[in-house]
Amino acid sequence: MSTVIKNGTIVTADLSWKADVLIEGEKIVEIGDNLSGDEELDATGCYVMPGGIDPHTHLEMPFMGTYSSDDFESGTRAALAGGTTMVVDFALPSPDGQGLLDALQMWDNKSGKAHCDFSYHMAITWWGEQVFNEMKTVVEDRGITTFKHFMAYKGALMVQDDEMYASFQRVAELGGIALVHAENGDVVADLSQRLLAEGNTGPEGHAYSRPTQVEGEATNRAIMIADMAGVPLYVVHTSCEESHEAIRRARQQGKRVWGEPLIQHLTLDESEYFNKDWDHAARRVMSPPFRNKQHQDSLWNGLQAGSLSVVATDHCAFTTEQKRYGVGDFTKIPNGTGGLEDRLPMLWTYGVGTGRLTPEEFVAVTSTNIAKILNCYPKKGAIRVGSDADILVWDPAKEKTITAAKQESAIDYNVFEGKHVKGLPRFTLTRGHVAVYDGEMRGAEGRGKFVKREANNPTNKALSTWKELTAPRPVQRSGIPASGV
Ligand code: DUC
Ligand code: ZN
Ligand code: ZN
Ligand code: ZN
Repeated sequence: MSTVIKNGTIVTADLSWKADVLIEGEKIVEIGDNLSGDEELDATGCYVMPGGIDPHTHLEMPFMGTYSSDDFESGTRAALAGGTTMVVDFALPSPDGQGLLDALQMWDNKSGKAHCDFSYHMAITWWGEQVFNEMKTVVEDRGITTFKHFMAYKGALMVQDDEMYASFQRVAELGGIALVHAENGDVVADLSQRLLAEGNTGPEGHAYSRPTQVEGEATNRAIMIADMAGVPLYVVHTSCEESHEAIRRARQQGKRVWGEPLIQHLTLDESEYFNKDWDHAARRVMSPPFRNKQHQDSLWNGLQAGSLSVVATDHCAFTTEQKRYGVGDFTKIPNGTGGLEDRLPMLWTYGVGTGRLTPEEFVAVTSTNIAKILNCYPKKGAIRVGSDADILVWDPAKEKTITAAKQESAIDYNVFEGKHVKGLPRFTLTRGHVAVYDGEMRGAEGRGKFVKREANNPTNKALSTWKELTAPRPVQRSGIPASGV
């Protein structure tokens, strides 16, 4: 069975041109003029782009005494509705000593319901010989090459610097990439206790407890430790200038460091936490919190300049009922917001619609860049002969007002409620299957497949400036360097 997408303008990360796209089964087989197939999709007036890739989701994740409410079924359905055709979720071993392979088994049990393709990152939530050993299996047998480290969530997911340094070295050896949630967890814990003691128990306390300095400090620290370990570093949810500045500097120094702003941080600001309605504010509690306009400008500038590479969501959705676990104590509000369905329409409206991004840059930061970073390009992130037919036919004239009443996500509100967007999917194809047909969902529960990824050659992407400065040097007495050094 073949499908042809006719009369559209193909947009890739580097150029745009008018052509038809022919799909046989799950793959793109031809790009050219006047193609025909069994089924025709009319893309007149539309852009034909690689489907979105969201490299940062938490589906059905055990967290803060509950589970995030979108699972692989509703989460990937929401993804497709918004033009995203692949998600990368975090397999999270319990920090009380659960093995990495056991955690992967848990994630495999959940992900069978996925409507679109997916991959995992592996979280390192504790450190020991078992973790060290299993990391090799995770990379070589399971095709998972990205390892996330939480520098926050003290007493729970947080790892110490010695553990992070050891893990980074192991990731370097295996040709992987280290990921960090960069916030100084010790400072956050102390500020939180102080705020609570002073009677600041509401959701705004969450924002006060996580100033931009905690993110800037941790980002700088992670970059330096990654450099000493010789590992490439991907900084998730970069939300502020301090963190962006550290990433920018590292990149100018030739280090392999990438930053990932979220659509929420680009378009929503800290005033949300001062809303008089407790539910309104609590629904927007996530880490890092929303920032002020100057920080938002910094993130947009970074996308334009190329110092920030990817726009994601950190989709981690909790219902209002779950958010209310934190009434009287903001530290108990489950951290997380949704965004999977709205990332592309919001970025198009506020990025391309305002002239900040070109359509090609939009494709780069929503799909192609991350496919390259994660080593699944050009299977994903490309409109090319041989690529998976994960295709988004994007109608720049189609408009709507975002509302929870019409979303696919399983929660009862939407942080973008009331935002007007212009630019929406006409068709979304997941490996050749038309999952969104002129706005109508034709889901495919269980059709999603795991995407295996190859490790990098460790000397290829791990550009460390530090190793050259610390070549072996003569030692005169035990442990004491020769004089003159
Ligand atoms: N931040 C969130 O807001 N939720 C999930 C985990 C995280 O780091
Ligand atoms: Zn995080
Ligand atoms: Zn996250
Ligand atoms: Zn089908």
